Amino acid sequence: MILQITGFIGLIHICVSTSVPREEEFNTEGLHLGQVSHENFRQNLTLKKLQRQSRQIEYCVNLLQTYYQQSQTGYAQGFPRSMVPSQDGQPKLRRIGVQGAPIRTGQRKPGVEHGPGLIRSSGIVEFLVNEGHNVLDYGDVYLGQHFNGERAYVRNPAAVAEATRYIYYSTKRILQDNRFPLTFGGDHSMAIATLSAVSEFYPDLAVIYIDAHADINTVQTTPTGNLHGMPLSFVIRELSGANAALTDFSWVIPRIPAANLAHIGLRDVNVGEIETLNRLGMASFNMRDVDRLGIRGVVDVVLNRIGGRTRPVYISFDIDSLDDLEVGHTTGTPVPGGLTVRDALSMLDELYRTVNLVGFELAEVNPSLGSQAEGERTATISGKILACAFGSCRGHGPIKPGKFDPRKLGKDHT
Ligand SMILES: [Mn+2]
Repeated sequence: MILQITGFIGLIHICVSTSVPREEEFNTEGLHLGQVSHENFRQNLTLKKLQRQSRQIEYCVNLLQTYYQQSQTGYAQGFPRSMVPSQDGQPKLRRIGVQGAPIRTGQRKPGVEHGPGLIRSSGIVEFLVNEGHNVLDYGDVYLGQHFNGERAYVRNPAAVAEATRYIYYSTKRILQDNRFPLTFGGDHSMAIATLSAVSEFYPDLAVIYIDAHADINTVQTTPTGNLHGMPLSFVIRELSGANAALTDFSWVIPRIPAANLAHIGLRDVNVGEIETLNRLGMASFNMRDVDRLGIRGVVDVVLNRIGGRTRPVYISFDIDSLDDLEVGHTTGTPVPGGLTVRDALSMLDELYRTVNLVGFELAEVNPSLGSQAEGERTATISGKILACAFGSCRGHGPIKPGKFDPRKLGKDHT
């Protein structure tokens, strides 16, 4: 009891002494962004100050709630690298940092900025708390004040560069708080930010990119000029300089070796992208591979190819990897012939048991394009996919990690 009271007072002290400078630090970095004039900034300072104060209060309340959850579940603070060691019969309990990335300027269709809201409406955040995880919701990231409509080589370069830079700082902050970044999108250009931050924090990072599209177009190969089809060309080391013409993105440092990244679910890839994938010899698995090997076979080969059993693994999940019959019109670029929900759950179930997962994002959920019923179904699907990635899969409640032995898998099928 005395310990708890001491901990409580200590926590309030931490709230007052550390959260405020952290917030200042974050905003100071943000203030250097973009070409917004000094006048504009002065006008917005009061509003920003108010927003900042309310966020600080929210942050403290969240911390207190988290402390209460911990005192209930018996898990102490301060485990390194987002993960609590698994215990017999218990799921791997994690320290999770949730953020919404309501970016929409990476493509043309309005509504994807409401994706984080739709995903949250599934109740996933509360679910993860009830499962015993230590969850802190950082809210939706502020994306800056650039307008839509600029076109230089690609669509809205300044707006996307500013927004992704804010998402980059926010993701970095979650990592520095020793939390597992869980990001709700937003169009997939947000991966420029999340992959930059996570690969900076984990230099040995492997990435599994689940998508109908390869998202690896460069300034030279993009047929549409939409930046949501280009994020990987900014973060893959071998493609350094490919987008040098886009000077707004000079802050992005490509750190991920092509050999550490795999695609799953491809079925709409353009000629320029195929050339890039082949030239870099990337582990890209399309729907034909899923048909031939089965989803678990694909996961097995992917993990062998990218060293996923020994490296920290980040998953970027585009909802359009799922079949259009599953998600209806709740995504901007639905493609027929994709993964079933069952494939997705089976895949994440397997990955949860096999790899050291250090971050997850769900992109391209757009509630404005589909019907009410399609929106509700996509919310349900999103919640199930996310729950599965955290070890609570398909009605079995929390599943026991560690029972699966990767050595018993067959050899590489390719
Ligand atoms: Mn995508």
